[in-house]
Amino acid sequence: MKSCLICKSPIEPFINFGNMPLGNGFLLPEQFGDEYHFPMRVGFCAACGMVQLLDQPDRERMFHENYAFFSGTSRYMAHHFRAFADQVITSRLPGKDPFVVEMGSNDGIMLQNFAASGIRHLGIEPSKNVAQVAIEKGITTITDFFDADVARRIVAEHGQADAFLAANVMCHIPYLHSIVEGIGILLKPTGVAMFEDPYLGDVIEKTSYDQIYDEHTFLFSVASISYLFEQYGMEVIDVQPQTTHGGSMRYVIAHKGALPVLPHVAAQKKKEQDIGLHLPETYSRFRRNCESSREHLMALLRDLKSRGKRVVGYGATSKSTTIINYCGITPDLVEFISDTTPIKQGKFSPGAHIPVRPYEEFVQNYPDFALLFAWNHVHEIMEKEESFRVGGGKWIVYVPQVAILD
Ligand code: DWN
Ligand code: SAH
Repeated sequence: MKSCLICKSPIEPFINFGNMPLGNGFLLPEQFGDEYHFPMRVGFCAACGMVQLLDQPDRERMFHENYAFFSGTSRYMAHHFRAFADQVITSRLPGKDPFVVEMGSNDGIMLQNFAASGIRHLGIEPSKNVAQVAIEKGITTITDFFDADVARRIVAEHGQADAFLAANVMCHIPYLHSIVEGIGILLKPTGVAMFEDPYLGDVIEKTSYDQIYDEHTFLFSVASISYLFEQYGMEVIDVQPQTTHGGSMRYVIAHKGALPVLPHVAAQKKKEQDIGLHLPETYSRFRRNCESSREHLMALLRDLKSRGKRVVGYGATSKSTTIINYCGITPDLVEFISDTTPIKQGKFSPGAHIPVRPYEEFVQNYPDFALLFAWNHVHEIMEKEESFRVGGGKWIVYVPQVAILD
């Protein structure tokens, strides 16, 4: 039996997705033969509330010099991170010569706002190719995996930080104890850690099971995050729900007793109890919902194929790797996946090997249906793709339900 990565209690899977490839493991035909897979099972720890993968690939397999995700591919996300940075700058950097550290800074989508304001900053980003984009923009970045040792090194070289930031990366890290210890070391006595990740409550409510893949070791709740940080003398002082990535939560953390705890932390914990995030049966229901979503999506795709319709995927997301391989979507059902990221184009999707083609091929020969794998960017994409719709093209979505959009 496996034990919880956070509190070490015994833990059982509530869903088994089978052997899965890497979410961002886009590959060439000569690599098909030795494609890596791992058993993707998810468990809920009834003792500390953490939802987690029971097995993880080694971090170097996922985060390296050919990492396929560049944060700057979404204009809306650039706007989101400008607003995030503005919030930090206006309310969390009171003293002279403040210092901001970001873990998982990728191509600099967040830190570019601090650099532009002349604020001392440091990005920690192990995937060399995306870190290089940030460095070329003039953003101070070290290519390493953050942990407690790296935190000690940063303090020795630069001093303690006013703010530690992380977006969509805390949930990626199985060795979270070392990260949280590092945050405690890094933060000034009145400094704050602010991080956001896909929120467990949204995933359960929307059956957005594609948020589960190799890189996403955890799905956090306010309850599980509070438990974790309390072990290191810190506490959650604020929570701010976000619409990004289909529903995320931003957590604000401080040393215990250093800053006031806002009342909606307790209110959100109460909401989590009301929707049953602490109950094992919630996760059994979630599993049944995943199975039913898979049946509906496959029935729809098979029906469209039998009627001779062309279906193309939109956005070769990491999330789509879970949908495609769990549902059994094959290249005869989805002709290709359109994506704007050069490093993904000309390759094939992990597992099912559906071709990934440049966005221009979508525009030049519109399909009858586009399967919206990048559903979390729906507003940005609908705005951009008005002429596909006007020309009679239809969108297929599967979150919160399988549907054809009118
Ligand atoms: O947590 C993570 C998030 C932040 O990013 C990482 N583990 C990996 C990655 O997850 P993802 O691949 O599911 O992220 P996105 O943002 O949903 O990916 C969108 C994909 O769609 C990118 O490959 C870019 C592409 N795209 C496009 O072709 N046209 C995106 C937009 C907005 C577009 O208009
Ligand atoms: N913050 C960006 C990128 C999220 S993708 C955004 O929200 O768009 C996750 C990123 O975290 C990747 O770039 C990956 O290389 C990085 N990462 C993974 N483990 C890390 C660690 N231990 N320390 C710092 N960055 C890490």
